[in-house]
Amino acid sequence: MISKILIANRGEIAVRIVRACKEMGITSVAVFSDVDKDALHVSLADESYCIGPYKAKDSYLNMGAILSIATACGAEAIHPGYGLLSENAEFARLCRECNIIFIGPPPEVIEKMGKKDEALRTMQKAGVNTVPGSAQAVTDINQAISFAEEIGYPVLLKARSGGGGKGIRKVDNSEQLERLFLSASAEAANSFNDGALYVEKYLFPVKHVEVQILCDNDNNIAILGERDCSVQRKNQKMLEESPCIALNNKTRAKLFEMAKSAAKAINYTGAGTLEFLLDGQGKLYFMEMNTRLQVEHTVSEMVTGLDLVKWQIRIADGMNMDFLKEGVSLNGHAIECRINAEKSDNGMPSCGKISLLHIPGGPNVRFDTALYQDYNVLPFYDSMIGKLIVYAKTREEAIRKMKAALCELVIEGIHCNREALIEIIEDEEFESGRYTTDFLTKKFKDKVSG
Ligand code: MV4
Repeated sequence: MISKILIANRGEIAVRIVRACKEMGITSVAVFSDVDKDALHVSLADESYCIGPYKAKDSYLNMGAILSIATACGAEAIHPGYGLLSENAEFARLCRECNIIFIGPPPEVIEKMGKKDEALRTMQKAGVNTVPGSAQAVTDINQAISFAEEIGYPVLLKARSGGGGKGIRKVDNSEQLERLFLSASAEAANSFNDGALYVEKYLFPVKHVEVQILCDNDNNIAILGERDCSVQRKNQKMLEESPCIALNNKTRAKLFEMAKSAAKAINYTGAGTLEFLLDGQGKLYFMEMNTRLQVEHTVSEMVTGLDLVKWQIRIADGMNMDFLKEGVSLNGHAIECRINAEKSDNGMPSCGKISLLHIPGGPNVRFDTALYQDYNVLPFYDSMIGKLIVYAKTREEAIRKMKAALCELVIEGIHCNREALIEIIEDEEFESGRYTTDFLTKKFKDKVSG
């Protein structure tokens, strides 16, 4: 029985997990870097321990410090949140060796899905349609050239151990290949300690649609709907919504079937996300899998009425999904906007003291954040400072609700991307639902990097 959980994260997701612990009667333990001593998750948690200086590698990525604290304070489990150590198979292994429950899938599954080429091969074996490509790592330029010729330009170079868009380059022709291969491989080596890439056909126009799954220890697989994540800028998601209105029931059923086959093929447990691309003919292509909770899990919570963090904890504690008797019901429409501390014109990170904070409210308006009045936003970590989520019966009403909530939101003392999000939510292409992955590239005239 899990009675104490150490949250190995910070910011809004750490606050989110502390809240779930409180509602479950579980003692929550926060860890923090010295510069985070005034952070909200520290004051909300039942216990808190400083684990090191501001650099993530010396604190939030410091596996030894985190495991020492977990052991010393008697935490039976660690929740990694997202990012940081959440998809670090070595950390999940160390937790196991320390007899501490890692709230997530087994290390072997994290490792398998973390090698994106192996993930693609695994899904192909499971009969899941994947993006056309090499589905195997390339480490030298000649391999890349032959795969690219075979696949046909334009192609995308992606980091084998990557995810979330780092190390991705779009290559339009053979002249560009060597230069982009070298820069993508260098970025991948720097970000993931693995410079290996793989090559994919660049599919366009497409929507980026992902499926939320929840799997328990009894091999039950719950499909918790899909999310449209096509509103991305420079490989960073800005807005997500559920359901994806471009899907008809037949295609949605196909998508859910593929997700179920994928989850079964890897004997998945816990919360996970399967990422697909949907082309203009309604064809689906598996792209990659995330073996962690995602930032945008919130929109799936709103349309299913399920608390995903609580279910992660229950499943890690050996419970099975009782709601499956009635089945999963998907209702209404949810939209999430990511609020980033950045200058709207150039996207540069912004930091400083929050001089005025007004959080929008009203029925089905949710703001997940670690901000508070007079909080000092630090320059050392991710620029996302909050997630504004709305829920309504229809998409039209959800869009109106999001616009009203964005207009009501006040964050003074730092720059944020509120105005850019209002522009998006008011855009008629967005409103039509017909937008695809080039929506923001066109809107903000960005150079497509991949
Ligand atoms: C793709 C793609 C088209 N074809 N892969 C993967 C990581 C994510 N951040 C973007 N990803 C994509 N992978 C193939 N083979 C389209 C996207 C994509 C995208 C690409 C450029 C600009 C915005 C985008 C938004 C969503 C998905």
